[in-house]
Amino acid sequence: MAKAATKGTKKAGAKSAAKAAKPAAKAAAKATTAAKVSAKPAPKATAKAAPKATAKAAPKATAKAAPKAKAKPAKKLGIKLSMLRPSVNNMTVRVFARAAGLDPAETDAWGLTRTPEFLARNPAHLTPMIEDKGLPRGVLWESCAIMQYLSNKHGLDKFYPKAPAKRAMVDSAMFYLVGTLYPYVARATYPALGFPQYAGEVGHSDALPDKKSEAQKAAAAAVAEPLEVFHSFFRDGKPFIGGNNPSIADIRLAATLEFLAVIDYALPGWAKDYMAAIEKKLGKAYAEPAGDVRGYIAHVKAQAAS
Ligand SMILES: N[C@@H](CCC(=O)N[C@@H](CS)C(=O)NCC(=O)O)C(=O)O
Repeated sequence: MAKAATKGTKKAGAKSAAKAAKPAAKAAAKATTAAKVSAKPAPKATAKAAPKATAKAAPKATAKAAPKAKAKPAKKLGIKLSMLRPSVNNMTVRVFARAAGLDPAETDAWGLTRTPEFLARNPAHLTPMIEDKGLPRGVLWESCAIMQYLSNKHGLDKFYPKAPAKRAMVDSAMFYLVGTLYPYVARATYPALGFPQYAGEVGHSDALPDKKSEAQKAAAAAVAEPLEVFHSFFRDGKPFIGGNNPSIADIRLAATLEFLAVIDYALPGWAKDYMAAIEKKLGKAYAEPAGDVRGYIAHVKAQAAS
């Protein structure tokens, strides 16, 4: 998601499905309401419906992907991560942290991002946000900056290469994603996700529904070009932007593409294979946070169909 109301969140596996379904469902309900920005409590109907939809969807998504993941020793580093489960911006950092074995303590920030306490620490009210010793202001937001910082701090060259030229490509891919691809994805999917739209855009305006729908379709159509750039330029025949292993730019891209399922966007074959390859490589580290996003999407789709 992007800026705006406490954008929602969600879900997770068999035994753990039950565990995850609860918070996921909670967040689903919350996210639905989020469209109108913070504070409003989720409508009862939504709150009730959510657990069902989520609980159903979660095991599928998770079970499918699950884990050939190699267990990595968790390092207790004292990192705290405030996050929203249905958000792909948050999914990005949640996947990265798991894949890197950083084991941050996650706090669901749903409904809290605009509280005085949160704003005092993070006036941008955005998640993902980490708290880590040594940060000049105590906190850090922006998914890519968080991954860069943690990679630098913990020497995670596998995800963020040190060599300037290789690193520049990862940086370029991430900036291109956040500045160009993501806004199209957001405009195309947020209406269906029930997330707040950006001020100044058609989706946020008083335009009639047909105009909003036109804008949404135009954004969806615009996704194809930058998407192809990731394939032809950044991957350039390699399995991942990072080469043989997913880099932080790959995690950012794969997570972003998850949202397109809400509009049944027809991903090109390479993108489907690419996402599957990342999920296979990262196993549970990817599947678990992806399960939350997928569960939320299943929930909103079920609601739209009913
Ligand atoms: N570019 C940022 C976007 C972060 C963002 O939009 N976060 C949303 C959730 S997707 C949020 O926390 N919104 C809560 C709020 O605005 O109150 C990133 O990649 O981290």
